[in-house]
Parts: sequence; structure tokens; C-alpha cells
Amino acid sequence: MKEAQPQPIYLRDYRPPAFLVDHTELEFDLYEEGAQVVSRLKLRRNPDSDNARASLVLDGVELELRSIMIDGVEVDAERYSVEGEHLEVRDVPDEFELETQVWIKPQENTCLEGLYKSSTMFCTQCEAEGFRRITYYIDRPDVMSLFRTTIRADQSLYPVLLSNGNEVEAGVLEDGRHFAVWEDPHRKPCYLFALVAGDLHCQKDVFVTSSGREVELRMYVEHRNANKCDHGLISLKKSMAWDEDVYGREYDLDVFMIVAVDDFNMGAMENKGLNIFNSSCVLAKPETTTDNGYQRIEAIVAHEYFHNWSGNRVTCRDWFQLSLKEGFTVFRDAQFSADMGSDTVKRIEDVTVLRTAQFAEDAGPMSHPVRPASFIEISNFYTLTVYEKGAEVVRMIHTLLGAEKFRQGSDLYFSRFDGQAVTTDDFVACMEEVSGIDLTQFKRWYEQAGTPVIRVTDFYDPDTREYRLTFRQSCPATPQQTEKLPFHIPFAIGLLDASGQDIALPNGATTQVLHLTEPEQSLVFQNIEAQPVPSLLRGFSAPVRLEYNWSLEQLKFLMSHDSDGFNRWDAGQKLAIVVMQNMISDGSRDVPEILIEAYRKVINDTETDQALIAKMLSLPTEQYLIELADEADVQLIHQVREITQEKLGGALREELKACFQRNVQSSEAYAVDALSIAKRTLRNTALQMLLKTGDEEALQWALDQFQAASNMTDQIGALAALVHSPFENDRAQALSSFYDQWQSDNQVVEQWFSLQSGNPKTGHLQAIKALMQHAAFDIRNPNKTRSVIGVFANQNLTCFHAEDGSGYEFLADQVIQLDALNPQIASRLVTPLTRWRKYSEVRQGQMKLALQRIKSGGKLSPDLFEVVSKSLVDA
Ligand code: B3K
Ligand code: ZN
Repeated sequence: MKEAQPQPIYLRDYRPPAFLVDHTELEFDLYEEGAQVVSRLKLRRNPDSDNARASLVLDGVELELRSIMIDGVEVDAERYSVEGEHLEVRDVPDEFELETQVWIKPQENTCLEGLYKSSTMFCTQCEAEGFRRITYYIDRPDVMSLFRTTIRADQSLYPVLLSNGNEVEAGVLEDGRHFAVWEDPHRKPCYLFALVAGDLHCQKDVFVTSSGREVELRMYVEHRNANKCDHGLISLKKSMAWDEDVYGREYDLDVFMIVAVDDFNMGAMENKGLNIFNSSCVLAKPETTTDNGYQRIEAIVAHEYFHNWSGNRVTCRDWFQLSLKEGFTVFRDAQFSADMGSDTVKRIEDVTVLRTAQFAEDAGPMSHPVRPASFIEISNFYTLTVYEKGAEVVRMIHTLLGAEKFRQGSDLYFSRFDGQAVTTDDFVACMEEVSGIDLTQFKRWYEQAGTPVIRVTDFYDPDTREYRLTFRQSCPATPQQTEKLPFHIPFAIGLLDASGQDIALPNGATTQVLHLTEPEQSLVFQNIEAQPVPSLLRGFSAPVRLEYNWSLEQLKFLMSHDSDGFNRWDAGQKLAIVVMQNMISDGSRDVPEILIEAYRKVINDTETDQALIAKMLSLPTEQYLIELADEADVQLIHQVREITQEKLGGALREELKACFQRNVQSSEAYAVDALSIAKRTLRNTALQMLLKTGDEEALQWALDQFQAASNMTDQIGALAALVHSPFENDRAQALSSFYDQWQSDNQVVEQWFSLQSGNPKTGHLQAIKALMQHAAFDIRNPNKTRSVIGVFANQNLTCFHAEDGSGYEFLADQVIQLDALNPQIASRLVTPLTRWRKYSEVRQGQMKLALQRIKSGGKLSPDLFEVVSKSLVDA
């Protein structure tokens, strides 16, 4: 008989839980062959439930049930049953204590959900539904409970025993064992539960809150990483201070702990008072961590810390509301990063991800609204749409209300719903209440999937001196949503006069936010002296595709004059895109002078923020060019982009050399401030452009920099330039000496893998297979898998899309193998194959074949089943 296929669950079927858990007492006995978990739950019927006679149904996965008692009495076998992933207990009283004892095997847990082992330590990951792999429980976020946790383990192997809240007891036991008891005074859903046991180094710090309370900060890492804690703790203190200043949010426990683990599916997890991080997202020191790494860590530490309010104190009613905490928290961490560095550069980085990857998701088979209406496996919905587009939606609310009202709205939200599990509607209602603004139409951003398109046309009439802008909005059909209603879109614009100055607009300012709410709308500006150049969608005020018939001259003009930094950069990107698209369509390989001149101006500009200049010097990525194409010819896109880069490098050789040299830093100590970072980025960008042209002098510079570098940004900057250069021998030598130097450092080895697998020169399929045989590779470690297989399929596009379909075959093989070990990683890794609609018919056929092979293999996890089957609908 064919096994039943996993079924979707629907938001519209939400019902309040039949039981509530007032108190949860857990006892863990950790051993080398497994763990015993005893749980005592104080349960009572939920007065809000619509079924007052319901049986008790608990979730549980891969648990061996050893005993079950109600109020201290063993439950008769006929009164309970374990079926699939549920334990049902019938005829239970209205209020009682349930005690279960289960045996689990963390050592065999390769999916990295629930309790598992990462190198020598025990750790947990419970969001979204991992807690059910630890004990039987009502595993849903609207069941919030107080937790008391006892951990017992061997004292020499696991001297450190941690859980949420405060340690209230600890002591020594017989047989070399010891114990600790932790109590969390805040009610929380079980997805925020955490436990860690290991032999760990602890670095401490202190933060004094605005009301004068002292909070102990602790970072726990494996001993070999003891010298990589400073930056995480500094970032944490900055985040704590910022959340007090900007959102009035104080921390609410006496201790805040961060633990770094090597095997982790995601970046990090906001468990109450005990955040667990992927090592690569928190460990740093200058010799091993790039500037990007430093900035990423600061942002992730902030993100997890900010969840303490947006996620933990106020949590989600159900997983359809995931963006309530994630969209809002990404928005908060973006504000924080903007405040810590350059807001324009931060915006450019966010929009790049959004336009390249989120727009592709919106247009792909897994397209879903910010608040999905259904899912098969919630793990598949930790997406760019829920996170990044969700953050854009919150950002638009901020734009519509203004900073002051937005803060009033967030204050109201946090105070009204403190300790509760709520919905995105509750969040929006607070924003409406404080501002008096009706957000009914705006809420379509939560409900309708797909990226809206705004087509802009304009007309200037010199006789009436009127300038008319017309906006037409539409949104493509997405799975299960063919018809879309118009969105409420905040659209920021400015107008530039012939000298490049902003024209004063009717609102008295130079930027005005229009409210686009109709399929078509026009706006007329009076008394405009001459045809202006419009600066559209300033700051990328809404996550939309913008269409306007720019001339190359207009773009070059905006590139040097727009007062909106984001649009200056964007004009440069658009100019390069038009140039490359023309080369693709007309077969020419000449780079027009206008692009070279525009770039010359950028390189020579020492006035503008140098971090912005570095961004302006980078051509749009192959991924973005593919995203913009109707049918993408990957090899052609790659070729044209390479040629453009080489020609720019050749034509601007002198300017690039001057830029490199003026940004050489003396031997001062490495600093991660904005200016130093900008200088390093600029220098390395120039070096890479020069090396691509085969310049011998630049080769020497790169080799010298590679040898002499005192920080990873410069060392890997030089290495990357070599890897992308035509100098084969130097490249090979540098790669091998880099490995010799850094082989004992996992975080560096991951970068070394990525650099090779992401580049066609070093990452052709045979080389990828060889990397997978390398001693440092381990398919069970998500970071290693991502840095070899993930980077190959997502960045090394000419090899992945090889003509013979070998890249697709390879990915399918890996996905099948991984699904048996770690379904979450498998289902993420398969994404590039699901985008088959973007490519030629031949490629489509090969990609679909690979997907079908995955689908028809053995039994798939629900995670992989959902992605693969949705991507084969109408195939
Ligand atoms: N909330 C976690 C994500 C957990 C994912 C589980 N599959 C990290 C974050 O967004 O902060
Ligand atoms: Zn988050």
C-alpha cells in the first residue's frame, strides 16, 4: 500500500488548545548511550477551548515511552495510546499532573532538532517543533508555561550544565555525576526551551540596565575558541543599550547567556536567556574573521537579543504568524545595523538580498504570503518572504506612521500583549490605534503573495509647465492566488532639475511619499521649469519591481547627483544592467564609454562615503541578472559579466591602482570601524578588478598582501582576487598554503571551501566531489555542507547549470543522501532545482528529471516532499 502523503494544515483551522500547561518540570539524565527525560506537567482544561471533553493529546517524535502517570498513579494501558506522532490519554480530569518518562538518543540525532550532540556537548534546538523530540508535550506556541529544569550528567565530561532562567541549585552526586537546577520565571512556549551540557570555556561581562540592574553576560564556547568571544559580547552590550534607547526595552533576567555550537541548522536561536548560536555566527577574532563576518555577527547577536521582546515576551499564536516575530525583529536589527554603521550601505545590502533572492522566491513554486495560509512542514517557511519581506512590511508601516507614532505603536503592542501569544493582526491594530491610520488595505501585504510591479510613465508639458507621473500597479499570479487586489504602497519620490538639485515638492520637502492604492494613479506637479529627472522609489520605500524607461544619460546623471544615496547606487546598477542586457541581446562585446566614464567618476570620488563607493564599484551579480531575465542563459550572462568586468578593469587600470594605493593601511592595529572597513573593501575590490585583467603588478600586490596580512579581510581579499584571476599556479599555491595555515580553524576552513566551490575556475564538478572527500568535509555538519554543496549550486552558476545536466544530477544525489540525515538542510539545498521555470527548455527538462528522481526515490521527509511536490505542480 502506498503510504499516506503528508497533508497541509490551514490557518483557517486554528482552534485554541484544549489544555493549558501551568507548570513544566523536567528532569534530564544524560548518558553516553542516551538520555532519560522525566516531565511533570500541571495541566488544566482551557476555558477558551470549544471542546470541554477533549482527550489530552500530546506531541512526541522518536520517544520511547517508559512510564506514564496521572496524579502519581500509573495510567492503565487501555486509557492511553501512542499513534504516529501523538500520545492520547482519554478520560482525564479537568486539572491534573501528568508525569511521563521517556528515553531518547541524542547521539543518534542527525536532524539537529530536539536534543542532540554537537562535538562533545549536548545542546538543543526546539523551534519550531523540536521540543516534541525531547518529551511528550503540547508543542504549539500558544501554550505557555513556567519551566523548572534539572540536569544530571557526568561532571568531568560535562562540567557546565545550562538551561533557561536562573540557576537555583547545583551539587555533586554519586558516580562522578553532578546536577544543576534552573528556573525560568517567565512563562514561555516550549520552542524557547534550551539545554546545554558540555566542557566549555566561559567569558563573562556585565551590563547595567537603564533602571540600574546588573545583568551578568556569559559566553560559553569550546576551549579552543576561548579567544573568539570579545566581539560577541561587545555586540551584545551594544544591542542591549540600543533596545533601551530606541524601543524602551530592558532585559528581564539576571543573566544572559550565549553558547556557540558547531553543528547548527540555522544561524542562531533566541531561547529565553540562553541563546544558542552557530559558531560561524558568533565566534570572531581579526586573524580569522572578515569585516563582513564581524558585521554579520553584530547583526545576528542583535537579532537574537531583540527577540527577547519581539518573540519571547510577546510571542506567536501559531506558526502562520511567524513573521510577527521574525519580520519585526529583522526590521529592528536592520535599524540597529543602520545606526551602528552606514544606513545607506545597510539598505543596499538588504535590498540586494530582497531583489535577488526574495523576489525569486515570490516568483517560484514555494511562493507564499508573509502570513502563509497553509503549510505541510513549518520548517520550510523560515523563508526570505517571512523574514525579509516581512521586515519590509514593518518598514512600510514605519514609513506610513513616522518614527514617533511607530514607537507609540510598538509600546502599546509590548504592553498590551506582554506574556501572550498573538497575531499579525494584533500588531497592526496597535499601529492603527495610535496613529488613526486605516491599515485595512495595507494588510494585503500579509495576505497576498508575489512581488507587485509598478510601471511608471511621465510627461512634461513646457506650455503649462506641468509634470505628470502615472503609476500602474499589478501583481503576478502565484500558486493558489490568481487574482490580486491593489496594494497600499508607500512610494517615495524626488525630482531633480537640470543641475542635479532637488526640486521643492508640494509637501515643502525634497522627498515625498505617495500613497499608491489604485491600479492606476496620476500625480501632477505644477510650476516645473523644465523636464525634471525623477528619482523613483527612494530608499526602496516598498518591496516592488519598478519599471520606468530610463535613458542611459538619466541613469548616469542620477548616479552622480541623486541626494538619495540608495538611488545613486541603484542608478549605477541599472546602468550596468542595461549595458549588459544590451550586450546579451545584440551579441556585441563592447562596453560603452558611458559605463566606463560613470565608473571612472565613482573610483575618483573621495568625498562620498567610501563604503558606498565600494558598493557602487561592484557590478550586479549573475544571480540578479538571472532573476531579471525572462529566460536566463546562464553561460551567456556569465560571459558578458566577465567581459564587462575585465574591460572596466582594463580601461580604469590607473584609477584602480591609485585607489588601491590610497587605501593601503599602515600597520596600525586592525579596527572594525566604518572607515577602516570601507578602506579595506575598496582596496580589495580594486585588487580583484585589476587581477582579473591579468595585471602582473597587481599580482605581486596580491601575493604580498596575502603573505603579510594581519587580518582575514585582507588575507582572504587577496586570496579571492587570486582565485578569480587567470594566474593558475599562484591561485593553487595560495589555496594550499591557506589551508595549511588554517586547517585547525573550522570557521576559516568553511570560508576556504566556499571560495573554491563558488568559482567556476576552482569549483567544477570534479573539484566539488574532491572537496567532499577532503578530510575537513563532513556532510552531517550543515556549515560544511552549505559551504561546499550550497555555494556550488547557488553561486557557481556556470558549473551548476552545466550543459550535460551533471550539476543537477549531482545536487539531486546529495539531496537524497541528506534527506535521510537532516531533512531541513536537504529541503533548503534543493531550492536551486525548483527554479527550473527560469531556464531554457533543455535545462528545464533536466532539472525536472532531477526533481522527479528525488520524488520517486524512497520515503521523503515531509520537508523535502513539500518542496519537491510543489515545484513539480503543472510540470
Ligand atoms: N528563530 C530562529 C529560527 C529557528 C528556525 C527553526 N527551524 C532564529 C531566528 O530567526 O532568530
Ligand atoms: Zn529571528
